[in-house]
Order: sequence, then C-alpha cells, then structure tokens
Amino acid sequence: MKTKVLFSFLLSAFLIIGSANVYSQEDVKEKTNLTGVQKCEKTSFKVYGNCGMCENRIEKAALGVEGVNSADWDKETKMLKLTCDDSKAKVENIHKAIAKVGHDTDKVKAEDEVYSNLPACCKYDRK
Ligand SMILES: [Cu+2]
Repeated sequence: MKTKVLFSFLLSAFLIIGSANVYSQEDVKEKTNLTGVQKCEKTSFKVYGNCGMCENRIEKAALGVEGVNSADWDKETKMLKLTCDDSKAKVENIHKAIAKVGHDTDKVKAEDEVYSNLPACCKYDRK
C-alpha cells in the first residue's frame, strides 16, 4: 500500500515537473523567435486610451499594418489582442503604428503633438 502511494506521488510530481517545463518552453517560443524579435502570431500588449473612439482608432491603426489579421482593444483592461501572420507583421511596427495615431503603448510613446490633437474624450492620462 505504502509503495503504491509513493509511486503515484512520484508519478504526479514527474508529470507536474514535465508539464511546467513544456509550458515555459512554449511561453518563450510565443514571445521570441530565434533572432529575439517578438513574435506576433498571437500577442497582446497595453495601449492607453479611453473610449469607443479610441477603440476604433487603435484597432484601425493595428489592422493597417500588413500581416495583422485581427485586432481587439478592450477599453476596460486597455489590452490590445492581436492575431497576425508572423512572416509579414512585426510587433514593433504595430506599436509604432498605434503611437502614430496618438496612443501610447507599453513600448512606444506617441508624439506630444499627435496626442494633443486627439478629441478631448480621448485624452487618456499620461505618465
Ligand atoms: Cu477616445
């Protein structure tokens, strides 16, 4: 009886360690490719904005980048979820395209001038 308990304990410990290992490898694979460039296939990042108008502007800017298949920004969480074709789209370019229309991302800041031209309701708090 005791050996059986020990065995199943070891087995589950082994499975947990095994799956944790697979997860961390997948996690790394999702974020980087061999050259260290962030992959785009399924990614999300923070974009600052306020309202439905911001949502349209942000999603339109992201979809304007070649290779971006879908873009969904949530005004509550401020997270932009993307699906893209990795052979065409670079995450870096999506950050830049969004900053260009006036929205800061967690990596690229919008130009002050573009930000100041946003409608009043879209003026999100800047740090
Ligand atoms: Cu807005």
